[in-house]
Amino acid sequence: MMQYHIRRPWQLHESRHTPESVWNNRRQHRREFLQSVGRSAAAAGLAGSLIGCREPATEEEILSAGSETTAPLPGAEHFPAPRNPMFEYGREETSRRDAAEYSNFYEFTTSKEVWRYIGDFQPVPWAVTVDGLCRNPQTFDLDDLYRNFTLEERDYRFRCVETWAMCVPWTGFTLRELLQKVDPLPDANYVAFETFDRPEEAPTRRKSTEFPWPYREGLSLEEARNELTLLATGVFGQPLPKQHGAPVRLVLPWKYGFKSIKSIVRITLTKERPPTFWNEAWPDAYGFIANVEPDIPHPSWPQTSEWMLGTRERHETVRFNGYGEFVGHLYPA
Ligand SMILES: Nc1nc2c(c(=O)[nH]1)N[C@H]1C(S)=C(S)[C@@H](COP(=O)(O)O)O[C@H]1N2
Ligand SMILES: [Mo]
Repeated sequence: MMQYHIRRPWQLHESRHTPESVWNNRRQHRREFLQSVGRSAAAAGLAGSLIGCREPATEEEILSAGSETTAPLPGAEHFPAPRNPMFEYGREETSRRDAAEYSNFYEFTTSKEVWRYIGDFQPVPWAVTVDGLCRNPQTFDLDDLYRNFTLEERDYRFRCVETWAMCVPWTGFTLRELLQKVDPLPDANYVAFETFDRPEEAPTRRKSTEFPWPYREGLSLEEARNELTLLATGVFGQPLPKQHGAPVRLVLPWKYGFKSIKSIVRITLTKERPPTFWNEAWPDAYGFIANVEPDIPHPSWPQTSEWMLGTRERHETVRFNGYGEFVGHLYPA
């Protein structure tokens, strides 16, 4: 019998992935070109339309993208939260702009310029339902999330499986604190997370039926209760901008970035291991555990080193992204 190998769109996308250096050079050339013609205001508009690309964005545009169509996130008075001195990057902090300009949020686009596609997304009002195997299931609105938990700021390293990395200060509270409020039952072994599912607000979610929407992730209950496991409501001392996963997302600094699910609407305690988005889409490349591990190869990117957003500085990948003292005991060899 004949074997058909069906190439899935996300595999195509990754194999066509433009090497960073090429992309950066192209961007640099475009910027220089626009600068050279931009001295004549009339020519600038013409140049933009002639070469079919947009002007380089300003920091303000990137950080406020989509805000004109949305109510501002409430809770400003809770930011910035007190810093937890236990967490340090051990390297330079990524700039706010660099972190907000380059990201992954597949509901909106498979490109990195998520901030250009988030105009219709409405993170206010919002509710997170926590249910499943617990004694006290509850739904939390934004006010509850800002007021009823101990908000703090933590400097964390963050590592995408595509090998880019960043260092940013998240504001949030531990998932452990939330789990205490709902009181898991003894047969709960896992925690499942689900993102919003509103095609009318998210272009790729609307158009690309080949993905297993909605985006879902999961942890073992032990991982969920780990000191590092953060539910973030802010970054850089302010409520999360849309592209970072407004209004609430997970942050797991010892795992690849795809585990840190954005814009969460449901958290469910389960007995069995829950299905997850990337693991379902491409199981050979995306495991359930997905800890940062230089020695476990990935079919698309060598995992032995990483590069920092903004500076492009390279570092060797460290097991558990350097957080072994917090999580090493969870994964006996
Ligand atoms: N809902 C949802 N969450 C998501 C993603 C996504 O596509 N959808 N991408 C993940 C990936 S691959 C990464 S690397 C991080 C990026 O987070 P950042 O944009 O804050 O850097 O978000 C993760 N969370
Ligand atoms: Mo990622």
